[in-house]
Amino acid sequence: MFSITKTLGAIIAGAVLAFGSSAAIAKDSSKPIVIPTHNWSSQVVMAYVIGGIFESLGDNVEYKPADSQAVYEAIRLGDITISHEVWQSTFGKSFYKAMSKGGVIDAGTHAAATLEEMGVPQYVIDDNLCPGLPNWEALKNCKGVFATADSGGKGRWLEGPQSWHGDLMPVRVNALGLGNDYVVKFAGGADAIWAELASAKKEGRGIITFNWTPNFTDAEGFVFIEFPPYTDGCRVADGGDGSCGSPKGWLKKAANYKFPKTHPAAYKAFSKISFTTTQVGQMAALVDVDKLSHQDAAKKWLAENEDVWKPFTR
Ligand code: TMO
Repeated sequence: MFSITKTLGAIIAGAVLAFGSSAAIAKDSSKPIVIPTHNWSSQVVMAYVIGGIFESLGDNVEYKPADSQAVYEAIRLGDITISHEVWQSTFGKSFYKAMSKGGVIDAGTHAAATLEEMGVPQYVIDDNLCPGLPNWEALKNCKGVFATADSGGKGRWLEGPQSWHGDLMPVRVNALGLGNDYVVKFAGGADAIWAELASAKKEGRGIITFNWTPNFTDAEGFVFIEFPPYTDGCRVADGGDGSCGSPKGWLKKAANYKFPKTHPAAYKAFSKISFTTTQVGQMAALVDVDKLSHQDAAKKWLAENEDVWKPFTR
């Protein structure tokens, strides 16, 4: 009896050893994991945060500036390995299109829910600059409140860079019957939106801008306008007339389909990574409020949040 137990024990120990050693053999490739950087702060900081997590596992990483729509095709072709901020409203279509062609996988969803929408700073509501907001129909009666030097007497919608949504907002303005009263202007970059928000606040003037959550503006108060609800198919690209708002959406992660095989440890960590609204907002604030570089922001975030990210690596 004793010897049988001993034999069983030896077999089990042998199996554990064999399993352990085979797991150790499946090491991550030394080829760099290519992480894209885009043109808004949380995305760039999170690129360095995730790169730092991969480096803590012994992986090599490389950062590549990329167009935020074209990136999904680049991931499919293997030129870029991952995308860590797939925002449903803006990138869902490009993500699923690349996925349906084969070569892109869904690597899971962050805890943070998202909204990418036009809105106004909190004081516009508090000071009642446009009575009836945040209901969109209130806009019909206050174009003058949102007029600027370059808007020809119409109210201005300050949209993000055109690379994000193409003509989605000009189409929406017209579809809602607001075309005679409002004009869409594209910001050159996210920084131009923050600069305009800051100067409008200083002057106590009305302003409508594209913005999103999670973002650093969550902490100071930003109110999203309530448009007719988003439905599948309401946008022109999906067969609708475009007279709808943005979806209350998800924030996903994407990867090239080979990533789990070439870098099993990094992929395992990547699939577990899930950031909250607060954490994504912090990453943006370190740059847009505290004015750190993206790299320094990531270093600081990693140093202060080991309890958050270390469990992703185990
Ligand atoms: C993709 N974005 C967060 C800028 O809306």
